Amino acid sequence: MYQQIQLPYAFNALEPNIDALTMETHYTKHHAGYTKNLNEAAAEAGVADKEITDLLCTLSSISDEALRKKIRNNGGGFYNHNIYFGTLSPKGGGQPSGKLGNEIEKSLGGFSTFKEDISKLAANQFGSGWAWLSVAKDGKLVLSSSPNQDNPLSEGKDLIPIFGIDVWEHAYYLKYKNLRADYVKALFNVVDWQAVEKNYQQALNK
Ligand code: MN3
Repeated sequence: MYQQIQLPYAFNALEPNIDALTMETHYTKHHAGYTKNLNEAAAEAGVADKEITDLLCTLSSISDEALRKKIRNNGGGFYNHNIYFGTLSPKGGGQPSGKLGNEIEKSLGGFSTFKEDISKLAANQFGSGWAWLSVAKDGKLVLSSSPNQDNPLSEGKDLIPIFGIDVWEHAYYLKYKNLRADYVKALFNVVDWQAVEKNYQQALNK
């Protein structure tokens, strides 16, 4: 069974940056829905024993087109939100130090350039989707964006995502309405860079 991460904070813990109702709806309705649909579709396709990252990298091996699409969308929704919710914290904000901080300097021109560039990707993603910070095989960091619940794995890129900005309207509309850029700016106040660093180290060890 694919399982949602347990939130290590309360739904209202990220106020005022992300409001409690958005967090609760996002986690208990949207993320829970993707997870339930993934479990059903993966069982039907006989792939429920695969690690989610492996599953998303091998979508083309699912011959039934409708099931493949369902697993791409809901598997992405499941995996993407585990990254998203797992890299937020009421004690977040600031900027990464250590190895991740150094690599952001080397690969992406420093934290403020990185923040500006990923915020632009988030703003310019037409309709629903994600902006990503990912690790390449050589350890370099790469930015990208994806439509829908796609991510670098399901898109067949040789990248492992370690941080993602959800720009579906369900992530911000209750509080920010059409002002996606304001939501992205506020999100940076609650990013848990230690959690992103952990994802980075895990990706390097793969
Ligand atoms: Mn979402």
